[in-house]
Amino acid sequence: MRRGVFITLEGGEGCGKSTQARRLAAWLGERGVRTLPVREPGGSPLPEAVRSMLKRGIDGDTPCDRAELLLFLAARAQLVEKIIVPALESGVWVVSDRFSDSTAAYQGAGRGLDADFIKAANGFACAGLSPDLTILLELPRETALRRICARKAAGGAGDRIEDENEAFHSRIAAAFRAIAASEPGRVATIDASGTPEEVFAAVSTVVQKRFFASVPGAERS
Ligand code: Z5A
Repeated sequence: MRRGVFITLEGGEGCGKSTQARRLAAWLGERGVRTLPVREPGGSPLPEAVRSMLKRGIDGDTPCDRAELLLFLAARAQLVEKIIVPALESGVWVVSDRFSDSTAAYQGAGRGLDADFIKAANGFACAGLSPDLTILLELPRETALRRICARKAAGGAGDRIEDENEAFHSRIAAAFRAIAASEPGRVATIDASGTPEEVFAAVSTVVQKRFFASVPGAERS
């Protein structure tokens, strides 16, 4: 039986998901909510190993599009079964930096793989689990690129998906917008162009309203 709440953050690269996921987990902790932050792909040794294959390949051997899809799904299946579901069942809230919407956007819209297959395969990998709330961070591509360049200049490493062309990244942005439009009850879109503090004010307002507002002043643990 599921008792915790599952929140995902989505959006294009450099939109601030990791920054906001960290803040959200800390903010929930301050409210007495036991919270587990995870990232996708990753979150435990096996999916972290898959992450490194996906981002850089092995000895110059990079995954083809179909292998890429299956590797993302394998990493997700492991994370869901071994980490996320047990956490939710024990009452822990899980905040995930990316989840299944990323696969629909990147491997579906980005790579052009079959959307119906991806939907079914995502359902299989997640064993039916879907987020209670998804926060979609929207940022103009130029601003995201400025942030990514600044991070690279400070020594951060790039990866082969990040290095795809602009048409690829604009298909992804459009796909995320379409997902938000089709599931307004689950997905809240937030303008990510402000300072980290401004963006977090919007993120925490959504979470506050959604999960803490039913009894004024009451907090959930
Ligand atoms: N992928 C996929 O294809 N299919 C899937 O199913 C899944 C993923 C799950 C994971 O890479 C890649 O896998 C990703 C999608 C694909 N590839 N791409 N492109 P990742 O986890 O390494 O990277 P990412 O998810 O794309 O995120 P990111 O590039 O690390 O960015 P972010 O998490 O959204 O942003 P951030 O790290 O919080 O911030 C980026 C920089 O901006 C950083 O230097 C911050 O200090 C700065 N920042 C953050 N917020 C602000 C504000 N508000 N103002 C100014 N500067 C800011």
